Amino acid sequence: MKYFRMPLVGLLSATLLVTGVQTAVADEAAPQAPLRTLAERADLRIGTAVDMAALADDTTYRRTTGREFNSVTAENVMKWEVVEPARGTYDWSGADALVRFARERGQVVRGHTLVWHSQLPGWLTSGVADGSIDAAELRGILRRHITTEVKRYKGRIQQWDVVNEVFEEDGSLRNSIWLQQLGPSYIADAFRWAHAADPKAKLFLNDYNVEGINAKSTAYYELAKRLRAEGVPVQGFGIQGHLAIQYGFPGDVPENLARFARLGMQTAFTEVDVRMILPADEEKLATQATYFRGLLDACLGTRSCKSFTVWGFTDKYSWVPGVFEGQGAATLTGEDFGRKPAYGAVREGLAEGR
Ligand code: 9MR
Repeated sequence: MKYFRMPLVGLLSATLLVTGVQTAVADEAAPQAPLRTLAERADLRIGTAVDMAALADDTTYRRTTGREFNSVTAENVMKWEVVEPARGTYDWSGADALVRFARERGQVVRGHTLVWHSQLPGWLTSGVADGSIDAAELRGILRRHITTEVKRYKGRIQQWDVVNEVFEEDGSLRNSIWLQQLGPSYIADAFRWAHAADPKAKLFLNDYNVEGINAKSTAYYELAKRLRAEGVPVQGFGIQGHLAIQYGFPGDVPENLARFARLGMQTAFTEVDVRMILPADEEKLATQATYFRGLLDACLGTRSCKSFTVWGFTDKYSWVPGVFEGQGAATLTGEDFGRKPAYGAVREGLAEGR
């Protein structure tokens, strides 16, 4: 077991110097090292979104989540509609279970997500729609939500996605309930409230289609620059990384990470998956592997990119087929947990390190 603590290159060359028997052991052992072991050597958190129903019911899923990853994100159970289904009535059972699971396995947790336009509780959206909740009250409700949730997990969440998906593709602010009711200052408020509740958690902006340099990622860059100049506690930029091979690999990913690093911010890939038009074939899976590797390499090439999370690791529970008709096969392993070329590509990338 002590072999796993050595750098891979050192491990192989060291064993080649000794007996043939040990070489054989090392050659077998090295490919078996789980992703998290390789990631630790590369000073990276390798994470997955976790489906809590699967975690409870599926032993292979549960074992793999614990073995391969050293970071977890709740796919749904930390979202507002889940944690406060009726006003003032909280359900932390799923979130607590995930935080416990992570603690038992030495994993960190990414908190996802505090302010979003989606998966809001019905009492909140209908209250705003029928006018029974006005803007001043809504602001208080948002503040209470952020404070309550962040405090509950104080010291146990490494990174929080404070605001999620607040820009449109053209770089204008999304016309959400938050923008409509509270104006653009809700973003700074959310970060200040989250920071007050857990000063040590790293606080992130998070969105999709912001891998490369484009209007949307530039809007984030400008927002982050302005907020930080104003002293608002924004420490990270989360790039979801929901890619599709039929649209091509985004350009300028390293340059995009670098400009956030120059602002003094962390970056993270937070929800990586790479879908394709079904059926999958060898060529598509090979392309998919290069996409995973491309994002991972961009992260490994940027010191301030410290976590890389996939949005589920098995096609068995992936959100993709339910949303994009005729598409899927987006994760590292198949429905039977069989490893795809993408798994090998991620493993190789981690083994090569930074
Ligand atoms: O994977 C999540 C799926 O189970 C939910 O039904 C869906 C609800 O909108 O949210 C999915 O996760 C999303 C994440 O929270 C934010 N970025 C996009 C993800 C995929 O839709």
